[in-house]
Amino acid sequence: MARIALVTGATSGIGRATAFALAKAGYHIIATGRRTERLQELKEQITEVPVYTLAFDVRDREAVQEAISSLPADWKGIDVLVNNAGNAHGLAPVQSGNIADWDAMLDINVKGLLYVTHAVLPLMLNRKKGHIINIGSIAGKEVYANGNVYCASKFAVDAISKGMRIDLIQEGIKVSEVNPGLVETEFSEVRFKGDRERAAGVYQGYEPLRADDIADLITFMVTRPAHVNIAEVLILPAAQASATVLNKQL
Ligand code: NDP
Ligand code: 8X3
Repeated sequence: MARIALVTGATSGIGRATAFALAKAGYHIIATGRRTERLQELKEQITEVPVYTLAFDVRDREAVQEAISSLPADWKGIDVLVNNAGNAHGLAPVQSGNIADWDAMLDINVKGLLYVTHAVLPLMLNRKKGHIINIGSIAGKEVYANGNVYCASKFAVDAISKGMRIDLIQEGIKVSEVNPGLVETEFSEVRFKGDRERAAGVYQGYEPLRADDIADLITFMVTRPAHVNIAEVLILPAAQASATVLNKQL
């Protein structure tokens, strides 16, 4: 029987690379995101396995439920859920923080992850198997200046992942968390609201992680034997020692 993986935020960065890597490993892919043209491109580019696309905003609880319910029967046996959709919005001290940015981060990174999980879980509980990979961050382990609400959203992902692992232990469902350091994707462009120069500066003077590095790790984690769960991984560029300590050669 085909193994099926659903990846949220598959239109860019880590999610896109993960869709490709899991396809290469033989998983049939359900790719989600808001940008339908990018989902269509992905579907055309992944040629080795079938790809099913679902366009929805993870903030929209009803849209999430409707999208998952709309899956044809032969796409409902989801083995792997990669809860990846998320971003930072802004980088500012709390006293000058933008409330719309705070809402976006909490609604997407925390509540969106919960909505998708809530919609997909019954499909795993039915079969008493499944593997959920939540994408946290080093920002969910350490708070850094001006990171306040983004860090809070990723600390929440850490707590939710630990809680899910406990709650689902009797159900045969594995829960794992991947916590990357600096990965060069569209992440900083989104954080800095389209300022490409500022975004590029985040990755200068050292070699950041690539989305493919995270995709490789996720593929390794989901292809371990049934009795193994790699519960939590912190993955950093070799030049990064903590959220704020970097060996930059500028
Ligand atoms: P990208 O900006 O490249 O990708 C973000 C993805 O999330 C896109 O596919 C986007 O799709 C999707 N997304 C964002 N908002 C929504 C929404 N409201 N509804 C549905 N999908 C949404 O960033 P990354 O690949 O770097 O980020 C992926 C994850 O990795 C995030 O959770 C991020 O916090 C985490 N992370 C990133 C790190 C980094 O340094 N890059 C380090 C640690 C963690 P679309 O816009 O089409 O909806
Ligand atoms: C993304 C990494 O350090 O910008 O989660 O917060 S960082």
